[in-house]
Amino acid sequence: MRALLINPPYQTITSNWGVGHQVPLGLLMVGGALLDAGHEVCLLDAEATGRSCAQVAEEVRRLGPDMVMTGHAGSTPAHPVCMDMFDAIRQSSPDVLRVYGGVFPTYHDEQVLRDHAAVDVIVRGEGEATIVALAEALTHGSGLATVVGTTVRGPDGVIRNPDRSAIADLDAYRTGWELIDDWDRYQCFGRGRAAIVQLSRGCPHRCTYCGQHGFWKRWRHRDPVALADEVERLHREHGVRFVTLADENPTTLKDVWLTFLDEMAARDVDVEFFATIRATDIVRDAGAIDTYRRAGLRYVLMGIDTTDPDVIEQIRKRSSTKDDLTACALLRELGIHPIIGHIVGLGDETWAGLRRASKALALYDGDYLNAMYAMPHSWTQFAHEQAGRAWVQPDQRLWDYRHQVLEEHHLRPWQLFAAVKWLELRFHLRWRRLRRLLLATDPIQRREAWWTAWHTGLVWLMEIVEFLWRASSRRVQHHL
Ligand code: B12
Ligand code: SF4
Repeated sequence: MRALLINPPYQTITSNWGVGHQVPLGLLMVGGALLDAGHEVCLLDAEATGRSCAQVAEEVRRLGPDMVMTGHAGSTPAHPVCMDMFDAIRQSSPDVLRVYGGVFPTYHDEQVLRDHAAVDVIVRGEGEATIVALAEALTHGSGLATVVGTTVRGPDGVIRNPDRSAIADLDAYRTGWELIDDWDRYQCFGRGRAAIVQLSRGCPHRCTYCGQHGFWKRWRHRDPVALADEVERLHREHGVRFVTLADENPTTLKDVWLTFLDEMAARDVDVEFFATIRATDIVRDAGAIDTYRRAGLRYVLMGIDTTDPDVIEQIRKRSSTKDDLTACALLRELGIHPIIGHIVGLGDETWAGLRRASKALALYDGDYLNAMYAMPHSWTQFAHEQAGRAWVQPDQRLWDYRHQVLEEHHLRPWQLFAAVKWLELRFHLRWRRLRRLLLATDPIQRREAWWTAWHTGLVWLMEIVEFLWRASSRRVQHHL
């Protein structure tokens, strides 16, 4: 079976002007499983190479695979682009099998197959075992109608095959790193070549606005020593110097997490890490917190989400303002950059509430603020709770946490946008933060800090340009 994996041409301000393009980990993991099962696999990264849908279709025609496969980490906003791309491929290569996977298609499988003739198969949930079973079924001509974990089109309509159970041993599969033909395309935080890896899948928590715990079914982890070996290999063989942990909750089991960090600390590899970690777990690890820095952890995103204790309760964050403050202080003492994830729109926003949030966020004294808008993804409890709330943004391309979707009662969209930009500006221009930036003595750290400040600023500015551009195009359309 000749399979072509395509990272779709979905472009974002955050990647193009901010952190940089990242390896398409989901596709590489699916690709690794196919390679080990003896199939021929190629990767076409249309996002990082800036190809259009027409150019992708032309490339597919030239390569002539049996099966093309796509999926994207930003699975909801990338969905319309994936569909445009499959439409173009269908026109130029009508016989190639088109397979679609990832979070959004998993939860909208039947609707996607009904609405888009260009999609043949949807792989639901984690893809490794299912894609191998699908390729086997195609190779042996046994038909698609029985492949567990897929949704397919049958003669009498859509067929939803049974769910596949979660992979029990994550180390049984490997990432197809050899599919990357140019490592220089993937860079992060100005540190040079970058990769993404997973120590674990899933999350034991149940925050109402997040659906990731349901997607992976249960929390599982890889062998932490094997992962450290893999990171070391990526560094020595491909010159990778920055690694993002894609885990929802890598710290779930303290001994597994600290074993991974100890292993990294014991190896002489110049690799820094980004990870998303709950404040409560950082506080739990206070006694061993030095290992975080020795292992190379450099940026930690904490989903502080809201500074309002009532909303913390309402979204079931199971955290507290006290833990959040302690966690930020612990990280900062070690020179690890706390990035504060803050969500607007979980409750009803008001000017007074946003002013309070701005003051409270400043108290955490984090280094970066990632302000996001609440998204009513259909597979979350939050979406059901907010069912009565109108949408101000029906365009799915903008359901990316960087654009407002849910209506606010007290603020019009331009007011909320202005408030969020003000929140970001005020946070990043705080004197304590600026002093750290200006007084950094280590030349490498200073260069990184300025790189990040510059790119954060560019994203901030480009989002304003984009907002104004959209507003003026809407006005022009209205007049026409
Ligand atoms: C790492 C990460 C990033 C990185 C790298 C993304 C990348 N290029 O890979 C960065 C920081 C760049 C990033 C950016 C964005 N991200 Co992001 N990101 C993540 C994160 C932390 C992990 C994603 C990941 O790699 N998971 C591990 C892989 C293995 O899982 P996977 O991709 O789902 O793949 C598996 C299955 O889904 C399936 N599968 C997937 N694709 C396919 C395809 C086929 C054919 C098959 C068969 C199977 C299959 O098989 C895979 C293996 O089992 C998640 C949060 C989380 N912890 O889940 C958010 C997350 C995925 N990101 C999200 C979003 C919205 C974005 C942005 C759009 C935000 C923005 N506005 O800029 C951008 C998109 C930019 C871009 N060009 O990628 C949302 C997506 C929400 C949704 N479901 O729609 C998430 C869930 C975070 C959240 N807040 O909820 N992200
Ligand atoms: S937001 Fe984070 S902690 Fe909460 S359920 Fe999702 S992944 Fe887990």
